[in-house]
Amino acid sequence: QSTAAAAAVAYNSKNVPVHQTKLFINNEFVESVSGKRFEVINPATGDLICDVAEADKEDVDIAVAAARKAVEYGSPWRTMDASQRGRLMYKWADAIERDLDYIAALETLDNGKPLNDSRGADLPLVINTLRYFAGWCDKIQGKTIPSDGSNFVYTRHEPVGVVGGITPWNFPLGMFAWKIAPILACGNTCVMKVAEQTPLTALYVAKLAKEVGFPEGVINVLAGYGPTAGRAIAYHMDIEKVGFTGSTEVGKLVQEASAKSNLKRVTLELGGKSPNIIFDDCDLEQAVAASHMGVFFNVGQCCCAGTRIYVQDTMYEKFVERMVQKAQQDRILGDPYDPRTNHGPQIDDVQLNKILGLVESGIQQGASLQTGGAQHGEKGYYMQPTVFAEVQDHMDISTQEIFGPVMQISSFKDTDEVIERANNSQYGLAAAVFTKNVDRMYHMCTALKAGNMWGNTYNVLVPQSPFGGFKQSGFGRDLGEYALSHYTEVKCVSIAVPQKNS
Ligand code: TXE
Repeated sequence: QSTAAAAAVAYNSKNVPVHQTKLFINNEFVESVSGKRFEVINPATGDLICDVAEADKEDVDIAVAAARKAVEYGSPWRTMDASQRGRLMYKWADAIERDLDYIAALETLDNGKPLNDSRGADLPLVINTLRYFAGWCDKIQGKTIPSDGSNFVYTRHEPVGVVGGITPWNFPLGMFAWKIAPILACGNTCVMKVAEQTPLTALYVAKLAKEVGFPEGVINVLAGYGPTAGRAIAYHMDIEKVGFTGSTEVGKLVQEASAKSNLKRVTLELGGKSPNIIFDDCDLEQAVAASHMGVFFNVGQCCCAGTRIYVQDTMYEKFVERMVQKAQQDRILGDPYDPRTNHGPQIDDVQLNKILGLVESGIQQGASLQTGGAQHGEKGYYMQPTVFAEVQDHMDISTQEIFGPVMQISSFKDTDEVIERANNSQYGLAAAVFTKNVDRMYHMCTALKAGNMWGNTYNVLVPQSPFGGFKQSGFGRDLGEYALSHYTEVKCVSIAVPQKNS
C-alpha cells in the first residue's frame, strides 16, 4: 500500500495494512534481543491484528545508548540550529498529515475508536501539537542577569538529555505526540515506550521521522510491557527524565524508581474523577450536550472525564431525564469504520471487566441505574452507555476512576456544599461549571482544586494550553509553554569581566 494511494482507500477492519511491527532504534526497525513478539488485538472484534516485537530491558539499554550518543557533545542533533530542529518537526507533521487517512484507520484498528474520532480528533491533535512545539524550538530563551560583582551572568535552557516517554492506550498517538513534541523542541533525544495494547501508529510515524531526516538515535520507539520495558526505563541510570501518562498506581512506581535509581526528573499525568457542576441558572441544553461528551467521548477512556456530575436540586430531575434520553438516543454503537458510529469498544477485556465490576458495585451500594449497565453484543469489548442517578459521595462509583462510559449524577443545594464535595477527592485533574452568572463562575473557578477548569464547556484540549493535575492526578504540565520547563535544565553561567559596566 503506497502512502500516496492511501487517501483514496475506504478503509475497513479488513484492509488496513500494518507496515511496522519491529522496534525502532537508531533509525532502524529491529527485532528484540530476545526475539520475543506479542499479539496485538482488535478491540472491536477480539481478533488478532498482528504480532509485534517485544522490548525488554536489553532493548531499552540499546535504545538508550543510541539516544545518549545522539545527544552528546558534538552530535548532529546538538550542533543543529534550533530553527532546523523546528523545520524537522514541521516536516514530520506534514508527513503525518499526508498519510492521515491511513494512520487514522490504523489507530481505529488498534484502539477501536470510531474512524470519525481518529480522523477528526486524534490525528489533528497530533499534527497541531507537533506544529505548535516546532515553533518553540528557536524561542526557548534564557536571561541575562544584572548580578552583584564583576561578572557577566546569563542562563541557558539546555536539553535535559535522554528522555523516557511512557504512554497509554486511550489516545495512542495523541499521548505520544504530547510527550515527544516538547522533548524534541527542547533538543532532547528519547526512548518512547508505547502502551502494549496500541503500539502500531507510533511505530508507523517513527518511519516517517526517519523519512523527513531526524538524525540517528534522536527518536527511538519501543513496544513492550510496563513491568519489563516500562520499568527498565523508569530505573535506567542513563535516562535523565521520564514523562509518564497512565494510572496513579504506576505513576507512583515511576516516581519511586526515580528515587531508587538516578533521581531522574519525573512528570506524571495520572488518573482523575473530575467534578462537573451544573447550576440551575445555566443554559440547560448547553450543559446537557457538554456533560454528555464530558463522559462519553472516547467511551469514557479519558483521564479528564467529567464523571462526577453535581446538579442543583431545582434542576436535577429535568437534567437526569435529558442525560438518560441523550445516552439512549445519541450513542451509536457499532463498527468503528462505519461513519455513523460514535461509540466504539473499550480497549480490552481487563478494562471492560473493571467497568462492569464498578457498575455492579454502584447497584449494590444503592445508586439508581437509569440506563445501560451491561456489555453490548458478543464480539469485541463494547459497553452500553450507562447513567447512574442518586449517587452518593461515599460510593465506589463516585470515588474511583471507572474509565468507561458510565455517568454518575447527584444533586446539591448550595455553592459551599458543592465546592466541598467536589474537592473531596484524591484527584484534581479537571473540573467544570455550568452557570450564566459571571460572579458565580469566577468564584467557582478559584475554589475548585483542579489543573484544568472549564466554564460552560468541556474537554477544551488544545496544544497552546497546559494540561495536568493537582493532587494525585500527578504533577507537571503537558502542552503549552509550561511543558517546556520540564524538558530543559537551567544552567546559570557567570564569567568574570575585567570591569563592570552596568
Ligand atoms: O494503566 P498503566 P492501565 C487509568 C485508568 C485505567 C487504569 C489502568 O483508570 O483503568 O489506569 O490502565 C506502562 N513501570 N489510566 O493498566 O498500567 C504501561 O505499559 C513503568 C489513566 O493500562 O498505568 C503503559 O505504557 N511503566 C490514564 C502505561 O504505563 C509501566 C491512561 C500506562 O499503563 C509499568 C491509562 C511499570 N511498572 C490508564 N506498568 C490517563 N491518565 O489518561 C505499566 N506501565
